[in-house]
Amino acid sequence: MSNQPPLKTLLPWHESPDPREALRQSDPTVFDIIERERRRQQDHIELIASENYVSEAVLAAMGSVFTNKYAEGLPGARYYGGCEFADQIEQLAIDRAKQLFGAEHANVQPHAGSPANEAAYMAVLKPGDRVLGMKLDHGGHLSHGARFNVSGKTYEFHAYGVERETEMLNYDTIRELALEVRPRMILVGASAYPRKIEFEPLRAIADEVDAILMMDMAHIAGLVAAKLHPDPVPYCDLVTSTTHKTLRGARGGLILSKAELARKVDKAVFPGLQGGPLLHQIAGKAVAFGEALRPEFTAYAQAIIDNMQAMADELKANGLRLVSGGTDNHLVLVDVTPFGIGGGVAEDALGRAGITVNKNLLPYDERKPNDPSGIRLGSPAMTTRGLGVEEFRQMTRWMVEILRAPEDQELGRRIAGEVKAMLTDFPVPA
Ligand code: DSN
Repeated sequence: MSNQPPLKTLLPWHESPDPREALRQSDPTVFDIIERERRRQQDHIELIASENYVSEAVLAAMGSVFTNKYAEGLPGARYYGGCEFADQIEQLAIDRAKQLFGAEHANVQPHAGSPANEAAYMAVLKPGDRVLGMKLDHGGHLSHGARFNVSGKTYEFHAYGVERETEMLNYDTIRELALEVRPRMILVGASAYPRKIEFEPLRAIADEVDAILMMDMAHIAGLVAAKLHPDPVPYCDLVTSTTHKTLRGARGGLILSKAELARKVDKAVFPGLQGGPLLHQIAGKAVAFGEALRPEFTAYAQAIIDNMQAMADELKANGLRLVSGGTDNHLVLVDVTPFGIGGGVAEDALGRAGITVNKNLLPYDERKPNDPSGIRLGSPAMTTRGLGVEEFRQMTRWMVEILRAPEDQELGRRIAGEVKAMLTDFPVPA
């Protein structure tokens, strides 16, 4: 007979098969904070362009026993025992990612988008190599060479932006810069660019200057998967992404590449940058890739675009200026200065009315990042909850009312009540 005390006295243990009930009994403080976040998500309109809601299936996979497992290495070549199911889940995620995007190689281990970018750079660049990427204040991302980010400290980044007149990319200008800079890599992709990106001209520029072409498709991965945005995969040597934005999956990162870069990519992720993969997240990615492979995902992605189009039309009809005059994708950048306010005031006032957005610099903005001229709005999350064009028009009308009178507390309270009432018909998956 063992002298060990029974397990139940060593580890908080509950008979309930319901994980939420187990958490409630074991740690009511954490349970309570999570419940309040659940309530916030239910009662607020979520228009942050990079956010979404995962399905209950993805949530269940992320909260699974795979969180207990170490599996450094790759399927079939691990540094730990007991990896037979870890191998299965990771291989499934890899196979589904390759199928979804028609990619020759996929690495599903990056913990998030920035590490995915970092590993992709490490796979093909040496410190000090020149990279041509998009300006942060024109919609690029901090991992695309911001001077305070490791990318900017490690490589010599040069930047292209959008044209002042059109507020869109101009491939002739990018070509001229590429000929001048002679970068080892041309990096495309953005966090705040409302227009399509064309890969054929970019491939031609990369070939002309003998550069690697890399696309960070984090924001638009779901639209790419649904074939509703030009496809970077055939044209780019490397494609990185997050898995939780328009793709609607578990929070995490992804790298796709040509077959000849497979080994370099895998070695850069592990052991180059990361240790053990987060298998519970990889399980969640596998489920999400499976969801995105279903025909209904195309309808979802089309609804993201249709809803954003409706919101853009309504914003313009109410006198607001949109960067580039509109949108082709899931987001708009709205200049709120015609209403005599900045993005900071707009974000706060909308927040009080139950509408969550983020303030955003606009291209060539003369205001400061903490109170820029704009806000960024995105449709993926509310489209997931089932809202359609009519609801997007209604949400826009509420936003316009608030932006016209941001100090009116009574108006904010009234609209917050109307928001909450509307959202009872559109539950958050949980
Ligand atoms: N922070 C994300 C966004 O909001 O666009 C990008 O990583």
